[in-house]
This record gives sequence, C-alpha cells and structure tokens, in this order.
Amino acid sequence: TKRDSYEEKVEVTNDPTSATVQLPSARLLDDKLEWRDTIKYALKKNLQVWCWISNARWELGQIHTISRDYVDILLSNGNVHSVSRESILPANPHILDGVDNLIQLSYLNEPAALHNIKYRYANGFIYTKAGPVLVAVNPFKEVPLYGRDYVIAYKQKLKDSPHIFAIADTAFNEMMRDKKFELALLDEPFCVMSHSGESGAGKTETTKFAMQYLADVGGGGSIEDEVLQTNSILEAFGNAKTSRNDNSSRFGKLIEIHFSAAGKICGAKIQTCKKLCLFAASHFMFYISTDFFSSLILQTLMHASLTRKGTPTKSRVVQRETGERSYHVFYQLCAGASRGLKEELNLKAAYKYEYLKQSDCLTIDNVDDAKRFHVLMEALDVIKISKEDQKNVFSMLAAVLWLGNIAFSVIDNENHVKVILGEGVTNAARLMGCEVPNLMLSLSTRKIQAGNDSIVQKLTLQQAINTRDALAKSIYCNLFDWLVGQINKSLGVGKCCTGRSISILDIFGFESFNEYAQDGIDWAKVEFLDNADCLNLLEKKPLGVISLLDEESTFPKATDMTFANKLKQHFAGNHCFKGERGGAFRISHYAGEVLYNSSGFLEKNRDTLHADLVQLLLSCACQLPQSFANNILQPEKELSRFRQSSSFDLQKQSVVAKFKGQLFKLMQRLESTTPHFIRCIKPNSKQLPSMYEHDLVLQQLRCCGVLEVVRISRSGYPTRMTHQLFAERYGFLLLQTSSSQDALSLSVAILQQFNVPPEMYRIAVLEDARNRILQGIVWVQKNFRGLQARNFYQRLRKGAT
Ligand code: AD9
Ligand code: MG
Repeated sequence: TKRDSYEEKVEVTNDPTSATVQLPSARLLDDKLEWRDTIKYALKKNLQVWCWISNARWELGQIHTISRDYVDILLSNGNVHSVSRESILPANPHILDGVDNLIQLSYLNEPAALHNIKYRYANGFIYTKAGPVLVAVNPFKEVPLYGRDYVIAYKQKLKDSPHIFAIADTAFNEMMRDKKFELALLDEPFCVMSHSGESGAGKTETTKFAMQYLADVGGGGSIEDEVLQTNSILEAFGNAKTSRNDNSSRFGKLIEIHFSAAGKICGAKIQTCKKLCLFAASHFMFYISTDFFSSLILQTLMHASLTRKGTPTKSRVVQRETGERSYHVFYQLCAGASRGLKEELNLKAAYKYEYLKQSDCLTIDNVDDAKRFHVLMEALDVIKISKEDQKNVFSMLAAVLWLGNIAFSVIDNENHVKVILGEGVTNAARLMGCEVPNLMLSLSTRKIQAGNDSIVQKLTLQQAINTRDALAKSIYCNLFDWLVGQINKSLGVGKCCTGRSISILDIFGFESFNEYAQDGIDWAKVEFLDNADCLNLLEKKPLGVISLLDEESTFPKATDMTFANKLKQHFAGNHCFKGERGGAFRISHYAGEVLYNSSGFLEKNRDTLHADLVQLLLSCACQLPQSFANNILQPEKELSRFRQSSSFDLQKQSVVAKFKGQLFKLMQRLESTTPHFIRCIKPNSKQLPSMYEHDLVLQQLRCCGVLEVVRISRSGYPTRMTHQLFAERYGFLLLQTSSSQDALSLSVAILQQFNVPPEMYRIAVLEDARNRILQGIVWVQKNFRGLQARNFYQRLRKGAT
C-alpha cells in the first residue's frame, strides 16, 4: 500500500534517477509511528511481532509486552530483554525472507537489509538487487552459477533472479535497442557497468563474468576470444598478491567492448588506471553532477583517488610489505620459462632476485605460476603479439629483476658509491642492449647543468639505490603501457565504428574503510550543490591549484613545500581554501572538506625519470627501451613548447592538463549512457567461504549508500507482491467465495471487501501480461522450430495486444 503520509513529508517522484529527490533518511526508514500502532494492534490480537534489537549486534526478537516507554523482547535463547521503545526496529514478516530486491521489504532498515542479504547468501544466492544496484557478495569458492546453461537461461529470459548475467543482458539489449532510435538524444548507445567495493570484494571476477556473457551473446565473430584473453595478460602484469586479495588489481581499467550492427563483438579498447586516476584526481572530484547515477560513478572514482592507492603502483616492483608479492608475471616467468628462454635471459629461480625475495613471499596457495605462464603465452599469441615482441617483453622483465641485484660499494667518506661489477649489472645491460660502463655510470652519477657547463655529481648510496629503483619502476610501468597499446592495436576498434559499445569499469578496491572515515566525509550524504567557486579555485588559469602545480613542476628547485606555500600565498582569502599547515592544505569540496598532503605532488605531476636515465634508455640497442624513452620525452617536449608559448593553450599543458580533453570526452559519454551499478561486497576479511561478518558487510553497505538508493527507488509503493501470492495469502479472508478463481480477480475482491481505497494500491497488470507472453514464447520455442515458430509467435503477439 502507498502511505499517503509520505506525500506530505517528502517530495516524491516516480523517476528514481531524478536528482530532485530529497533523502528523507529517518522518516522513510524506520516508520516508527506506524509501527507502534501495528504492534499494539497485533498484541491485542495475540499475534507474534518480530523486531530487531541492537544487542552488540542486531538480534531478532519477539515483542512480548509493550508499555509506555519500554518493550519486553523475547530473545531466541529464551531470555526476556527490556529495552526502550526507541532502540528497536521493525522486522519483516518471514514471508519476505530472502526477497530478490530489497525494494520489496516492508521495513527497510539496516538490520533488515543485512538479514536479507545474509539469508540469500546462506542459501547460495550471492546476488541481490538493491533498487537499480546489483549487490554481489563474494562466495570465495566456485559456485555453479556461470555455466553455459545460465548464459542461455538469461539470454532467453527463462531466469530473472538477480545475476551479473541479467545486468549484462539488460545492457546488451539497451545498446541494441537504442541505436534504432536515430532521433534519440543519445550520441552512442553506450552502457557502463561500474563496479566498486573493497579490495577482494570480487570486482575483477564479476567483470570477467560480464565479459563472458557479452562474448557469448555477441559471439560468432573472430574477436571475442581475443577480448577475453586480454584478462590473462592484464592480470599477469597488473595484479599482485596483497594481504587482502591473492589476485589484487593494482590498476583500474575501463574496457569498451564494441559491437557490429548485428550485435556481434567487433573490437575492444582498454583504458588503464593512469588516465582514470588522473581523471579522478583532476576532474571527477570537482564535477558538479545533477544526475544521481553519474554521481555514483563519481563517488566511486573519488574514493579510488582519495584512498591513495595511486596510479599503477610502480613502487610494488621494488618494494612491498612482508607477505605480499610483486606482479604475478615475474614469478610466472621464473617458474614457467622454457629452458631455452631461461638460458637466453640468464634467468634464475625467483628466490635469487632481491626484488622478489625481500617480502618473504614467493608463492600463492593453490596457484601454479608455471601453468599461468603458459596461459599468458597463449594469450599473447591470441592477441597476436609476435614471438619476437614476446621475447622482448620477457627480456625487459628479466632486466628489471637483474637491476634489483645490482649492488654498490661506498668509495669515500661522503658515502659516495660505485656500482659493483657483477652479474646484476652485466645481465641488466645485456638485456637492455646498453653498454655496461654506461649503465654503471648512470646509476652512480648525475649530470647537472650549471649555466653552460655540465657538472658530474657522484651519488650517495641512498641516491644510487633510488636511481636504480626508479629505472626499474619506469621500465616496468612503460612496459605495461606498451602492452596495453599493443592489445588495443590488436583489438582494433577503428575497424568497426558503429558506435555501439558497452563499457565495464573495474577499479581497484579501497584498502581500508577507515581511510575515508578519516577524511571526515559521509559519502552517503553527498548532496548536489553548485560548487563553481571550488572549481575556480582548482581550475582557474593562470591562478588555480592545478595551474600553480604545473608551474611549480617546471622549476627544478621547487619542492612540495614551496608549492604548498604558493597556494597559501595566493588563496589566503578564498573561502574554499581552508588553510595550509606543514605542507598539508584543505579544500572545501562539495562533498566536504578534504585534507591534502602535498608530499609527492610535484614528483607525481612531473612523473619523469632523470634525464641521464632517459638518455641511457635512448642509447639502448633494443627497441623497447628506446620506445620507452621516447614515450617519456613526448610530454616533456610538449611541456617545453608550452613554456615557450605565451598563450595558455589547453593542448600544450602539463601531464595533468594533457589528459583533460580526453577526460571531458569520457565524462560526456558517461552522461549520455545508461549506467548499471554492481556493488561487490566482501563478506569476511579472511577470504573464506560461508563466513559472513555482519559489521564488515554493514560498513560496506553504509559506505556506498546502498540503502539510500533503495529508499529512493521505492519511494512509491513499498510493498510489492504478485497477484498469485496476494491471493494465496489473503484469499481466506474473503467472506464470499468469488466466482472467478484467477489471482487478479481474487486480489481485487479482497481489496474491495476491506474497503481499501484505490489510491492506496496499484495493480500492475503489465507484469502479468509479460509473464504470460514470456511463458508462451518459451513454450513455442520448446515445441516448434524455425518458420513455424515465428509465425506462431507473431500470431500470439497480435492476439496479446
Ligand atoms: V581488488 O580491488 O582488485 O584487490 P577485487 O577485484 O574486488 O579486488 P577479485 O575480483 O580479485 O576482487 O576477487 C577476489 C577473489 O575472490 C577472487 O580471486 C576469487 O577467488 C574470489 N571471487 C570473487 N568473486 C567470485 C565469484 N563470483 N565466484 C567465485 C569469486 N569466487
Ligand atoms: Mg580487482
């Protein structure tokens, strides 16, 4: 029934995507006034009433007696607990246990949502809808939900329970359908599935299942296998074992899958974290969204950028926490390379390499690195990376490992060093194709320009180690980018530009929820305000935070501290700038104040390798290091052109500004799409099956505002039942037996007998009609073939309309 009182209290709209919906938190949630009346009524009639009682954690109890201020609750252990009336929340009748969509709950409160998700999880249903959002709880074990039978069932609409396949199917159908409406405002039928959730919650696995489904429905071409194989490559190079996830993605990715007019996959494009992160940092964070759903994407990316996991964490190559590993590919190469390849690269076992052995973790339980290496090589073949290029890639990996084994000896009492001539430096030089003395020199000295002269400065031990590590990190990071470039070339979207695409966004998860608690932002309560002043503070040229950062990055002597001081000097009177202290400054964003620690800002924005090392890479005989050096030099060239030019041309700005054009484009695309959200939930922090930690789940549901989304979505009619169920449940109340036995007529008769005013309910006949038609189609498909079936189906449709 519709509660008319809502209409007096809140502005209700039937459009769940509308930004004008207010979030009437307490009111819609606990319905306490109405519920109290219900309790009194039920107790008078000797009926059982269940409720949630907050007893360290939410516990289900039965109301025993109720007085003016207190309620006595009978707990499952037989104890009776006396609590204040305010401290209990209504529980749903058992008939609602495990509903598909939280929208269907009569009482939507935190314990009810938690209970429903848990109930389903315990019964093998890992997916639940929360309004338009799909909640996916990680089973941490193989579940029989992804076989071909499931694909077919969702494709043919034989199943409609919540599932990632159902979301992928909807996205696919929307994409195919929208293109037909040439006059529609959409430029391109483009759907996004966006995942979010804590590290290890299941985003990457869910992405793969969505891709599997799309490859199946869009199969028949030659390219779907290539699209699927990209996962093995990206995971080998971009994922690593962390304490939270044995296969943790250390980069974010947006996969665009393109389809032909006939709905066949014809290409794909992958964008990785670097761009997305900058996106998050430079634009998304400040974006004013009037659309509730793009604001969810925005929040997702904001979280990612704020949790400081950063761009593909280059530093993992050279150091990490104990018990964690570097990128999978290093261990796979050491374990799985053929004897010939091992000899060629002079490859040793993983434990011989400093970069791998330092974190005391070389293997992952139940993972065979050698086998994975063969899977990787097959994937590289499928993507058509030539054998020669594959060997070049492996040489670069081996070079990185050998760089880590380069040691230094101190040569004077100022702690200056020279490189020890050993197998580390000789192997690294050979694999990179450079001269050994050149490599030794670039790792132990640095050329500095003083006026017209260049001075050679010796490096201290720490400086030399940093230089060596910077070279290793840079090679790895460039190798990753190069591979993504090759994959994109191979999957060539250029060939098929129908404009039909589905994109899947798989970001890396948050490392800890405490982090954004520290930021003092209640993400669930983000409101949609005009933040033009804040945008000006950040983006205004030439005096905005980003312009100043760019400017400061070009001064060799500038430090993070001088940058922070500059901000203080320029923005002292700006009401969005909340002051600077010890290098940290606060900005008042629309979501709340954020404290930024400027440490590392300049380096990240420059993101460059010392000129000596770039020259070293350029001098290499091998093709890959050369192309890496050119890659590094490209933005610098642009930057120097920018410095020489007097006008502020957007095209000629720094790293941050450079990506902006692309970012705006992507943002525009997101705006014109139909996003689908999948919220992955990690049920326990031990990565174990069948273990459900209430508090952890609750924290995740709260952080992403799942309940708010449900509340908005159901602000119309909170209780929904099929006619069948309604008739079964209340049919016995009918005083006169109805002549008609169909569920709809019975339901109407019941409502009329109890004088329920028609404005308090709606009968959704369409749903029934849909089911009937679908059942008809299935029956036809089962019993007829080919033309015969098509004719029959057309007749059936005519008849139905
Ligand atoms: V991170 O932010 O990249 O660190 P993800 O991507 O959220 O994280 P991932 O998809 O890697 O997590 O899932 C972690 C592990 O959970 C996987 O390695 C699987 O072992 C397990 N998992 C996740 N989803 C499923 C599933 N639907 N079925 C079976 C699953 N296992
Ligand atoms: Mg992942």
